[in-house]
Amino acid sequence: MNVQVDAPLLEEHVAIAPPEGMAVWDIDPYSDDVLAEPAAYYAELRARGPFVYIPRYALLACGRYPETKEVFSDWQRFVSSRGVGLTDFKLAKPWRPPSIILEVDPPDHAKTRSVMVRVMSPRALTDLRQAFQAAADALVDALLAKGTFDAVPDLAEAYPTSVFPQAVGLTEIDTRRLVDYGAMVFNALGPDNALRRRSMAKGPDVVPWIMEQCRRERLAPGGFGAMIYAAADAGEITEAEAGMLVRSLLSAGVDTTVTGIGNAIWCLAGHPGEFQRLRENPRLALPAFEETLRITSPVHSFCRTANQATAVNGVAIPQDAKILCVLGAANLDPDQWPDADRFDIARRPAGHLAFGVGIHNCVGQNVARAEASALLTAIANKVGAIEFAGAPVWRPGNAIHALDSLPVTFRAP
Ligand code: OVM
Repeated sequence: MNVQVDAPLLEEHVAIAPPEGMAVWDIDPYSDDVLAEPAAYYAELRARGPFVYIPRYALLACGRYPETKEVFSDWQRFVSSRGVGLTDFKLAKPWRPPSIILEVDPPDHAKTRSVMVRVMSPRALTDLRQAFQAAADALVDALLAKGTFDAVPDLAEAYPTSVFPQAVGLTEIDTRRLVDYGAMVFNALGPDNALRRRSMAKGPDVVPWIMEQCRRERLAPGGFGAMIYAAADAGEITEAEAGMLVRSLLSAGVDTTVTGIGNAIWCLAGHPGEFQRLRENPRLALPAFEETLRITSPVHSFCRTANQATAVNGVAIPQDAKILCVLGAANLDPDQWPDADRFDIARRPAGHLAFGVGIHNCVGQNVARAEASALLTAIANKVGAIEFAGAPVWRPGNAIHALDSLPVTFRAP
C-alpha cells in the first residue's frame, strides 16, 4: 500500500464562501483548548444559530439536535463519499484508500454494510459475551488488588485491547500499534494541525503492520475477520474488499471503545451517588454506558458534504459545503434533553447521536455495548466505591474526546 504521510494543505479544504445571512464564528474548533474542554464551545455553537460559518476552514458547523440529526440522517443530500473529515475527497487526495463502508454512499454502501451487520449481529455476539465477562471480572479483580491506578492505560485501554483483537481473530496483537492506528484514523479527520501531524508521523511504522493483519492468512477461524472472509468465499464481496472491511474493524473498534470505557469511569467517579445506584442494580450497566455516551460523546464530531444546494430548517446550505456535525453539542442540547448536563444512569437517552444516526450509524455498536456492559457489570458487582486519586486530564483529539489520564482508586465493598 502506498502510505501518504503528508497532510493536504489547508487551502485544499476550502470549498465555499460564507453563506449570506449565516452567523460567522471566528473560532478554531480544533484548538487544543476547545478539544480538551468542549462544554463552552458546544453551548456557544448551539446559541449562535442552527448553523455557523467558520472562516478559518470555510466550514459550516451545527450543534443543535434537530439540524445535526437531519444532516446526519440524509445521505442523499449530505454525502459521506467526499470524506467525513475536513478534507473534501473531491478536492484533495485522502491519506489512505477510503473506507469502503464509512466513506461511501448508496448503492455501494449497502453491500459492505450488510456483511458487517451480519458479522456483528446480536446473534454473532452471544458466544463472545462469556469471554467478555470473564475478562472483565479478571481485570476488575486485579485492579481492586492494585487499589490505585490510572484508569486510562490500566483499564480503558487494557480491557478492549484484551478482548477485541481476539474477537476479530488477530493472531499477532500489538496493543500500541492498534491504539496508534485508531488515533491516526480519527485525528486524520481534522485539519493539518499538530495533532494530525503527530499521529500521521507514526504511519510508516503502524500502517504496514495494520494492513498485514488484515490478510486472510493472519486471521484465526471463528472471529469477525474470518466471517468477513467467508462473505468473500460466498461471492458477496471480493477478497480485497474483505481485507478493507477488516481494516475498518481495526480503524473504528479500538480507540472508540477505549474512549467510551474511560469516559464511563470518569462519569462514575464524578457521580458517587450514581455509582451506588449502579451497585444496587447492576442491570443499569448498559443504561449507564448509554448515558456516558450522551454526556461525553467519545466521537465528538464527524463531517458530511452537501452535494447539492439545499436548506435545513429554512437555512440555505450551499452546494459543496463541508458541514461539521458536532455530535457532542447535540447530545447536550437542553431543548432535546431535560436537565441535559445531569448524568443520570437511568435516563435511557434514546436518540442520542454518539453512534451517529441514519444508514451510517455505528455498525459495531453491539460490540461496544457488549464490552462496556460486561465491564461495568463487573465493576458494579465487585467495587464498593470509585474515587479520583488525582486530577483527570483530557486529551485533545480532532474527532475523539478522550481522557489522557484518570487516576482513580477502587475501594473494596
Ligand atoms: C472505517 C471507519 C469506520 C468508522 C469510523 C472510522 C474514522 C473508520 O471504516 O475505516 O473512524
